Amino acid sequence: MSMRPFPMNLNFKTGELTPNDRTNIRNLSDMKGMFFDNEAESRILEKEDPLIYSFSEKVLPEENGHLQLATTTIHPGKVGDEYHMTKGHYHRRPDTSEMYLGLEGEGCLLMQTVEGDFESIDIRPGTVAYIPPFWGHRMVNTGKTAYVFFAVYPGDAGHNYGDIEKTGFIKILVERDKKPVLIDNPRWKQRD
Ligand code: S6P
Ligand code: ZN
Repeated sequence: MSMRPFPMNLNFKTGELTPNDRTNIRNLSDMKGMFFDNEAESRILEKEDPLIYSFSEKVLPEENGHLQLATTTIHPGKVGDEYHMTKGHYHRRPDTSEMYLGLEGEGCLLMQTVEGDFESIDIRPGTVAYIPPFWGHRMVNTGKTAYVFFAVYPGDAGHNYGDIEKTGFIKILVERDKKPVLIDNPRWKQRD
């Protein structure tokens, strides 16, 4: 049976999408080994398990023809010198694209292919970034306030986190002299 059209509300300041069906929380303990500085990660986890980011989704059919809608908020902070970020992923159907719209805060979109190609785009409120098929993507909050963005992607795209967990990202965003700097990730491994 076909779905009826419906409206939603997107709060451009907070990113709150209403009504939404699911909010996913990612604390530091959910991202073990993803930040470069493992010792800094352990030191933080001995004391607390900070919230790194959350994302709210409208549950829609995971089918070709539909779209998925989600807003993400990355809280400000660092693990060692590396800024808070999302886990990052390829799509389970790798030939699917995505659109990000920056709503609040400042940061950067890191993208890579399994062949080792890399791109980054600074995203501010109002920036629209197009992530073409086959590009893995991660957002990084380089500011001192919450970083909020809205994402739209194909209904059947799905998520592949495993390959990013195995290889990491080609470059990482770290603070140097109080400024964000993109450096090569010494632990980056090209996928077999
Ligand atoms: C989904 C889209 C976003 C992310 C969200 C969290 O394709 O890219 O909604 O799911 O920003 O990031 P991650 O890497 O944990 O899924
Ligand atoms: Zn995605």
